[in-house]
Amino acid sequence: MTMRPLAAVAIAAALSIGAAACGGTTKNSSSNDSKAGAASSAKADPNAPLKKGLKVAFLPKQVNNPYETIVDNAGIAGAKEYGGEAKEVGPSDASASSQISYINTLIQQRMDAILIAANDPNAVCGPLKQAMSHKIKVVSYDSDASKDCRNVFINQASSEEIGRSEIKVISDLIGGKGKIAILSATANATNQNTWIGFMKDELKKPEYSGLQLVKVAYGDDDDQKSFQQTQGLLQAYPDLKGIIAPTTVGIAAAARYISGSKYKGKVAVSGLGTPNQMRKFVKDGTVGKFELWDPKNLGYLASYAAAALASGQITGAEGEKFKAGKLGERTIGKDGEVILGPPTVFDKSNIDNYNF
Ligand code: RAM
Repeated sequence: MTMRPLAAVAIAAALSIGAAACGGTTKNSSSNDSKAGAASSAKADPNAPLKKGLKVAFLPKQVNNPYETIVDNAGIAGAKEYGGEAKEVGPSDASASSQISYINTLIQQRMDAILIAANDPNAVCGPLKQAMSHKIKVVSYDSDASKDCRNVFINQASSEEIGRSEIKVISDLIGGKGKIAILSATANATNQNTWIGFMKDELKKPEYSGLQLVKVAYGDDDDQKSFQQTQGLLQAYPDLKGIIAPTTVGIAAAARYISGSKYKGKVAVSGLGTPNQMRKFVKDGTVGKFELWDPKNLGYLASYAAAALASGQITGAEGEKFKAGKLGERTIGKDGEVILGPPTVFDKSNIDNYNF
């Protein structure tokens, strides 16, 4: 297979050195911060009303990703319902270093809550802890930050179910036999890496012994790079049978490349995409089926969680409940995680029923 595990270890080591160095600069503010995250020492008051005028900021992986735009706009609309002032700020590339300067600015702007889709679980940790030490609530959504750097994580669906089901879908599409590759987002993205971990585990099952994962490629959630990476995969493995792209940017680029190439009809593309971006590729047969949750509900749920935290209704501890507007009551699970719900599988039979 690939050199990924080694590279990942090297990156993790480098990051922990960085985090330690960073810790030195934040020492003064971190004394009452050690319990930040799900285990916040404050007491929850489930009957506290949602505060009016809460200042809430969404910091997505990157701003020019149609998926993130849908999520954040729905979160901003949710904030209007509870009388908050919400905005979206963020980088145009999905990098953690660019997210850090946005976090620092949001701290200066005295936000009540920061919502972040982390480009790296550790690299944003120091600044997020700083935010929490300034009584700013931190919600990770879509892509988690390390547990001690946020109060809750709003997960789109069970990470395990997403990962395992992606293998089942590609296996169905290629008849359980042949080489497959994964076209991911960025190498440090928490969500994709978690899903890929479960995909690899699923591949160990006897029913998938006919599948061979030959490569995990990274398109960085950049359309052009994802397109080129797909091209590169086919150059390196001309007998590839399937590509799983667990990113809306990646799957759209992979499908576009395959659908316009001699591999159309020979290489199946699947993964996670938006129905509007994938419709033509489902109709032309390049993508048999793919999955996604409702991105609007993800942003809306995250927005209400931020308001509940900032109003003292919840602290992020397991078992606490809050009301998420039209989505109803939600309960915080283990490790401060709230799961939106199971994803939908889209194919020719239902794709025209969806418009996002
Ligand atoms: C991309 C991003 C996002 C992911 C979706 C499925 O838009 O990588 O984080 O959740 O794909």
